[in-house]
Amino acid sequence: AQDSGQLPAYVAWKNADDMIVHTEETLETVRAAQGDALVTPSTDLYIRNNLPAPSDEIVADPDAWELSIEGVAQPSTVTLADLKLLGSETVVAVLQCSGNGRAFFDHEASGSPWATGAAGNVIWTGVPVRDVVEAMGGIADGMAFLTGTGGEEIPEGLPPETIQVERSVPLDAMEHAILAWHMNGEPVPLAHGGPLRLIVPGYYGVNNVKYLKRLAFTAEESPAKIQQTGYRVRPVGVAGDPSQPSMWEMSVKSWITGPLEGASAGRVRIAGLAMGGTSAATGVEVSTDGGETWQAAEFLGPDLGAFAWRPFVLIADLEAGIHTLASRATNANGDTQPEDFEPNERGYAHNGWRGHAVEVTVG
Ligand code: MSS
Repeated sequence: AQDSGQLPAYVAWKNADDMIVHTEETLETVRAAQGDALVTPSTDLYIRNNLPAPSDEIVADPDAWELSIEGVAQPSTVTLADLKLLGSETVVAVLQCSGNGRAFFDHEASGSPWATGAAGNVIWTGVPVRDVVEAMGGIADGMAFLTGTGGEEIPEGLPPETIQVERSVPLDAMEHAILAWHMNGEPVPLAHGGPLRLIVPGYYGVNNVKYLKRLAFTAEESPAKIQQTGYRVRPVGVAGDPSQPSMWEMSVKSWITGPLEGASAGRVRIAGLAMGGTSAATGVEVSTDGGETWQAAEFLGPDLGAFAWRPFVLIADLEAGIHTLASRATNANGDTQPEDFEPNERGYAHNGWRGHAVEVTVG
C-alpha cells in the first residue's frame, strides 16, 4: 500500500510524500518521515475515521459549536466560546491508533495494516475537563465513566449504537483529559476532529473522540458497539465482548525510524521515537545485533511531558554486513517493551521490540 500521492480530497492539504493511503478513511505516516521529529506536523499526522467526517461547515465558525454536558449537577449545553472562558491548558500527547503495529503480527488481523505510522506527537490546547466539571457543579452521584460522543450524522433508519463513535473511559482519566480546540497552535482541522475534540492523554486514539458533541458522566460504559464489542483485546478467532480488556491505556513503546534499509559502514546515526504510554518514557536502548546486546540511546530535545514521545539517537559503529536494529523503551512505571507480543484477534497494542526491528544492509 505504499501508494502515496493520491490523497482523498478532505485531506488534500497533507504532505502526500509522507503519507501512505490505505483507504479513503485510513492514512498512515511513512516511517522514515517520522524521523526524530519532536512534534508531528499536522500535514504528516495519520488519519483514522470509523465513519466519514461531517461536512466542513462545522468548522466555519468554531466558537458557535455546541457541546451538551450531562451527568453533572447542572447539565447544560454550552458553545465553544463559553468553554474557552472556563480554563485553558496545553498538553503534548501521543495520538496512536489501537491497531498501530498491526502489520507486525503474523496472523493477518483484519483492519488497516498499520506499521509504525498510525501515531503522532501533538500539541493540544483546550479546557481541562475538571474545570468544566467544576463549573457545572461537580459530577452527579454514581458515575464511573467519562463518555464522549462524536458529531457524525447517523443515517436515518440505523440504530445509532451500531455505528456511532461513542467511547467511555474510566473516571480516573479525567485528571488529564481536555476538550481541545487547538492542535499544533492552530484550530483543530475537521479531519482531526475540529472544532472540538476530547483528548485523553495516555489513552489509545479511539478514545479521543472527534467533533465532540456530547460529554457525559455515566454509570455504565456506552452501549455503542464500538465500546461494547469493538476495540477489545481477545484471542485470535474469539468474538468481542464487554468482559475483555478495552483499548484504554497505552503501553510503553519505541521504534527506529532510520536507517531502515541501508547505511555506509562506520559511524551510523540511528534515530527513533520512544513513548511511555501512561507514564513518561525514562530510557531507551538500541541493539544493532538483533537483541543480543543493548546500548543506551540519548533522548533528543526538550521533555514535553509524560504523555509526549521522545525522539532518540544513538551513534553506532557498524561493520559491513546485515544488522538487525531494534529499540526497547522503559517508562516511569518500570515497564519495558517485551520481546514479543501475543497475537490478538484485531491486532491491537503491539509493542514487541522484535516485530518493530529493521534489517539494515551496511556496506
Ligand atoms: N472520533 C470520531 N468522532 N470518529 C472517528 O471515526 N476514530 C477514532 C478516534 N476518534 C474516530 C474518532 C480512532 S479509532 C482513532 S485511531 C483516532 O480518532 C484517529 O485520529 P486522527 O485525528 O489521527 O484521524 Mo484507532 O484506536
